Amino acid sequence: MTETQKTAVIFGVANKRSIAWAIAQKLQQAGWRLAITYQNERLAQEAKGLIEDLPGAKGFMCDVSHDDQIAKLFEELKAKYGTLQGVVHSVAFAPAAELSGEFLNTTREGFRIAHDVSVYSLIAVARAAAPLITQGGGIVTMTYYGAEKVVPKYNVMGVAKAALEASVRYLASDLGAQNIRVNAISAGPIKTLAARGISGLGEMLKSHAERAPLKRNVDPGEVGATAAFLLSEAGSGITGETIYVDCGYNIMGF
Ligand code: NAD
Ligand code: 0WE
Repeated sequence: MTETQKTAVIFGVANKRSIAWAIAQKLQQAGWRLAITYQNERLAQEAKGLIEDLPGAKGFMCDVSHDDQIAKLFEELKAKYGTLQGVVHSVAFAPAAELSGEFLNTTREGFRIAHDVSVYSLIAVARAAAPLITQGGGIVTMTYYGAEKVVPKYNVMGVAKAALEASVRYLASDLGAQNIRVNAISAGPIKTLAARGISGLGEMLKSHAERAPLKRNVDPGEVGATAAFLLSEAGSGITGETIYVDCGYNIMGF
C-alpha cells in the first residue's frame, strides 16, 4: 500500500477466538500491515487459513520459549519489512495441572514454565524488536485481574501476570528514550482456547457480567480496539500502564 503504512508483529494467534486475532483485525482495519506469528506446526494450518484472509498479512512460526526462534523471526522481519512500529504480545501458558487446586501446590517446573512463556517472552521479544523500531512505536501485552486479586485456580498465572505488569513498567522505563511505549491491557474473561479448558468458566462469565458496571462481558473486538488505540498516535502519551478493558469489573468493592 502506501509508503507510510505502519507494520506490526502479533504473537499469539491460535484460532479465530484468540484475542490476538481480534487485535489483528482491528489493526488491519486501521491500516496496519501485519506479521502474525503462531506457536508451532500443529497450529500452523488453522492460523495460516485465517491469516490468508487478512489482506497484506503474512504468517511466521515462532515458539517464544526458544531464543533461536525469536532471533530468526526478527531477522526475517528485518529483511522483509526493515522497520516496525508495533508489537502485540498475546501469549501465556502454564501446565494445566497448575490451574486447578491450590496455589500452595505450585511446582518448581510449573512456576518456571509459566514465567518463561508468559513473562520472560515479553522481555526477549521487546529486546529483539527494539532495534527495528527506529522511529518510535508501541508494544502491547495482555494481562488479567488475577495479577492483583486472588482468582481461585488462576494460581501461578496470577503471579506470572503480576510479574508481567511489573515488566511492562521496567520495559517502558528502558525504552521510553527511544520513543517506544510499552503497555498492558487487562481484559475481562473471554471464552478463548486458553480459557475454555477452565472448569467453572461459564459461572465465572455469568458472575462477571452481573457484577460489572456495564452488566455484560467484554467483547474481544473491544480489546482489539484498545490495542489499536494504544499503538496509534492517540496513545502517544501513555506508557507503562495497565489499561482495563473489563466492563468496569475491577473498580467494584462489593
Ligand atoms: P489463546 O489460547 O487464543 O492465546 C494464547 C496463545 O499463546 C496461543 O496462540 C498459543 O499458541 C500461544 N502460546 C502459548 N505458548 C506459546 C509459546 N511457547 N510460544 C508462542 N506462543 C505460545 O487465548 P487468549 O485468551 O487469546 O490468550 C491471549 C492472552 O490474553 C494471554 O496472555 C492471556 O493470558 C490473556 N488474557 C486472556 C483472557 C481470557 O479470559 N481469555 C483474559 C485476560 C487476559
Ligand atoms: O490468562 C488466562 C488463561 C491462560 C492459560 C490457560 C491455559 C489453559 C490450558 C494459561 N495456561 C493454560 N494452560 C493450559 O494447559 N486467562 C485470563 C483465562 C483464565 O484462565 C483461568 C481463569 C481465567 C479467567 C484459570 C483459572 C481461573 C480463571
